[in-house]
Amino acid sequence: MKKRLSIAVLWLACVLQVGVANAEQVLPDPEGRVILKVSGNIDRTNVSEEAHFDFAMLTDLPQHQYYTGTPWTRQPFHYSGPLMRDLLAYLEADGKHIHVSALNGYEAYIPTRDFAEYDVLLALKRNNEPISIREYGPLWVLYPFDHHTELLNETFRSRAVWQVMKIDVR
Ligand SMILES: Nc1nc2c(c(=O)[nH]1)N[C@H]1C(S)=C(S)[C@@H](COP(=O)(O)O)O[C@H]1N2
Ligand SMILES: [Mo]
Repeated sequence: MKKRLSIAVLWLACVLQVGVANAEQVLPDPEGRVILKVSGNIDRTNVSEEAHFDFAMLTDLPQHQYYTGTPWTRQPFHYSGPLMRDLLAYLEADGKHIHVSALNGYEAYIPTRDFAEYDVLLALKRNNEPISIREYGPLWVLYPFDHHTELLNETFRSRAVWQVMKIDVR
């Protein structure tokens, strides 16, 4: 009888464990306006097969920050937001590339290797304020241009997608 009970307790503990592990897969639902949709090879989703984010969900991720100039803005600004590698890890993404689409129809492929090599931000604030669409917001795949001179070429410029609205992991 005692043995049965302990087996039952063990079984219940296992079920609860699995329950917790599964619950972690589920992303919270966006409450505000959706500003980013991530699709493709990701394990954590909230809207069918995609991960939809509002602004607050993105600021809830660990934030990273630095000052940098860019080829499009003369003076350096302070930028902050999640690191691209942290965002992809959070979604349990697995892919060699991401395909990024912007509000203005621009698209780019970025090797995920970039995110291991550089602190690439999904910048969502400039000088601690949300970035307007006119100022390359609301989301900008931003490379630390001032910290690595090898980034100042057409290859990396073309990957610095502003006005990001969709990311597909491939
Ligand atoms: N959203 C968005 N991001 C973008 C682009 C764009 O047109 N739209 N152009 C890319 C390319 S190819 C380059 S070289 C740089 C600079 O574009 P520009 O010379 O038109 O300013 O931004 C990159 N990011
Ligand atoms: Mo370009």
